[in-house]
Amino acid sequence: AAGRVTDLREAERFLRLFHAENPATGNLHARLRDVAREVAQTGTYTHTYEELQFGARVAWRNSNRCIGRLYWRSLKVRDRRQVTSAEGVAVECVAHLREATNDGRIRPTITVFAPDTPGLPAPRILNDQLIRYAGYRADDGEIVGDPRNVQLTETAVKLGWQGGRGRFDVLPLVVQDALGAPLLCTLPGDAVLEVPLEHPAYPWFAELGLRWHALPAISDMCLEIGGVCYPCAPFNGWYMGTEIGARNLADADRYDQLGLVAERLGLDTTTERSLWRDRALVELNVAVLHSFERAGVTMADHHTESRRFLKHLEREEKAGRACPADWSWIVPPLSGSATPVFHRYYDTRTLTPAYVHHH
Ligand code: HEM
Ligand code: NRG
Repeated sequence: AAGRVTDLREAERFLRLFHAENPATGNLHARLRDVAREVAQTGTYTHTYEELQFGARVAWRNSNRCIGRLYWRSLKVRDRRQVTSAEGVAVECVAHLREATNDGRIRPTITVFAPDTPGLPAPRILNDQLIRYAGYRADDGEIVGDPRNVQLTETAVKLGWQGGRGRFDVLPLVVQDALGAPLLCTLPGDAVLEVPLEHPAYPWFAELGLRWHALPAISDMCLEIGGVCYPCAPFNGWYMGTEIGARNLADADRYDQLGLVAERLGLDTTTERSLWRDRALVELNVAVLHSFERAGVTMADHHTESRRFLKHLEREEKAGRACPADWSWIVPPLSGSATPVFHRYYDTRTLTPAYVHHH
């Protein structure tokens, strides 16, 4: 963290791992000696690009909550460690959105900004994802938009943002650097791909006016590599349909759409035993997968992604590595027991490099 000196043992552990998995990379002992000297002189050290790329990929490999880890080797790493200003961060986040979205053929990508150093704290993005929908609390307590983002919306408004008071208003980025007040950056429309939702069998579904953005880009986790902390390192993969259809649009404390969908489906909502919630969930998820497919936007379904994850476990085992996982996050929130990831236990260790929630 800022003001804290890098733990040399952490650095050593990482460099040994890097060299063990990349035997062609130069001389470990020379590198260890150089890093020890750099830490003694400056309190920290600078990763080579190869170390940074490996660290970011292995941090994904080590993400216990992530079902999407089969492709961890394909993560594209944008090295922007020279960028320390809020303006610079905002500009590069917009570039990240465009490159990663790639007109819908989504590319897993991370942009790594300047790390915390003993002298200078790193810049930070206050949004928990690069793309988030505003949530407005009306005087009567009703919330329009995404209730999860009410606080972030209030922060943006305080800084001068004019919200449209719609249900799906994309929030501006709020970026803070070591120097000044937080900076607001409105995302250009062409940097934010969205998908309006429709159902393959029910024409009325489109009238619900539901939509979601194509790119899930987490921007509030620290990337930790070898004792160095990168608090500003937004990363993205693609969505699994259930994240949107079984959580964001369905949870009672999010968009809470199950009752409405059940009603339009003509289900009996007066008794739990009609399973109207379950049937509404299924149709909502059908609509999400169908709409993303039609729009040409990469998305995984939970059955396929579950099988891929077990394949990943098998590969990791063959490579002689542990692959820790958190059952409660890995099992999809819809039809859990109909996916193979449900029917087993997982190693629960935590490994580094890692993405961690710090602030
Ligand atoms: C969590 C899928 C790519 C790191 C998750 C979750 C899902 C998921 C379903 C659980 C989210 C939730 O329940 O809220 C995928 C898919 C990907 C992908 C389908 C497609 C390529 C990535 C990438 C990274 C990553 C590229 C990092 C480089 C994580 C982390 C979490 C997570 C750190 C936990 C987030 C938290 O604690 O809030 N992923 N992921 N994932 N994923 Fe992935
Ligand atoms: N559930 C969250 C996103 C969490 C991360 N999911 C991913 N990550 N797919 C949501 O916005 O619904 N990723 O890097 O692809």
